[in-house]
Amino acid sequence: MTPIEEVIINKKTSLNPIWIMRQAGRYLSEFRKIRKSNPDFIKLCLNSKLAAEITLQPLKRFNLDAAIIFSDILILPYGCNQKVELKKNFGPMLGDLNLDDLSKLTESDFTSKVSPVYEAINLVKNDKLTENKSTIGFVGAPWTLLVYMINKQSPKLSLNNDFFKDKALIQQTLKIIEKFLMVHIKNQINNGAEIIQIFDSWAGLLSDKDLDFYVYNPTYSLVSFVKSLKIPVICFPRNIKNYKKYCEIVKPDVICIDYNVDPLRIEKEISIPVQGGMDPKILLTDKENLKKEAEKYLDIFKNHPYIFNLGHGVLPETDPNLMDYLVKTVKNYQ
Ligand code: 1CP
Repeated sequence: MTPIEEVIINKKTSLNPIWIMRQAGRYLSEFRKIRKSNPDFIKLCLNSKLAAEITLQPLKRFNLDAAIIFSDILILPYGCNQKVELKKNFGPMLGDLNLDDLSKLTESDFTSKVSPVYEAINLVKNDKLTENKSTIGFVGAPWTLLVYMINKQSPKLSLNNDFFKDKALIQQTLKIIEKFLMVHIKNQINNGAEIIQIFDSWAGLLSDKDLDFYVYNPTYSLVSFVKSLKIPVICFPRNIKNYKKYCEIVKPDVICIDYNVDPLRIEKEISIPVQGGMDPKILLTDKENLKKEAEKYLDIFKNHPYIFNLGHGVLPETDPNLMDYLVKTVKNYQ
């Protein structure tokens, strides 16, 4: 069993495994080099050899306990024939949704369109570098994907008032998202993903009255699906106000927390394994502060099954030397 599985399955508290959201990415010069000669981001995600190479880059530098496959949550709308582009200095830009086309899309259409993602997982899983490490597959949560597919760009801080206007569009899109999320998850698992993380990056945008419909119900059903395949599932409902309630309703195997929530409160209120928490901006300060902040999380979760990670993705301006120092600090913690 890998150290992360020991935490999730056997509830071990002495191992302090670590992996980092966005551990492969722009803060690494070797990633920027590949990215420079591959200006089309989606195409890069669908180049299985390069996607596998990028996934393994952080493992060559740091003693991390997991490889998270280099891909994107927006591969799902892409696989559903919605145009997806990543515009420089703007972020993701999606094309119009065509529900007629979408309703005709089959499982095998979807799978063949995004199959290089699965080949990349296979390459990563069979590489010597991931021996005794977990290979993590991921998807966006139904709500977060709905946000991108309807809004067609990042909501940044809030959604337009007319987002919820076309109820029929919302319901049909949500159904299609749920269907292909299951396909995408199953394919990742069949190709070597040993853990699935569900990213609900925009969970914090909803008011309480909308959580049942958009977050709790569809995510619970997805979590149940992953569990039925005997694979652990980590949920990251970023900036959700009530993590305890989320865990009680959605029942993930691990809850990943953001940096705005009080870890002491989480430790008291939640009994399942916890992941993450530290503010990625701490990695932009200095070693002394970094050690202090990392040890704060390790101290709080000393007797709780805990996987070290950040409270959101690593920032592009992060110095890789500080990442190395962070990994060593966590590994040396007693
Ligand atoms: O060179 C570049 O500009 C590409 C930047 C980039 C990268 C490195 C994007 C575009 N996606 C990724 C990879 C990625 N995305 C991974 C790889 C695995 C890893 O190392 O962790 C993962 C897990 C994601 C997940 C993802 N994509 C999320 C959920 C996590 C989060 O950050 O909240 C979201 C919301 C996306 C959409 C997306 N794709 C890319 C960007 C810049 C964004 C976010 C845009 C926004 O703010 O709305």
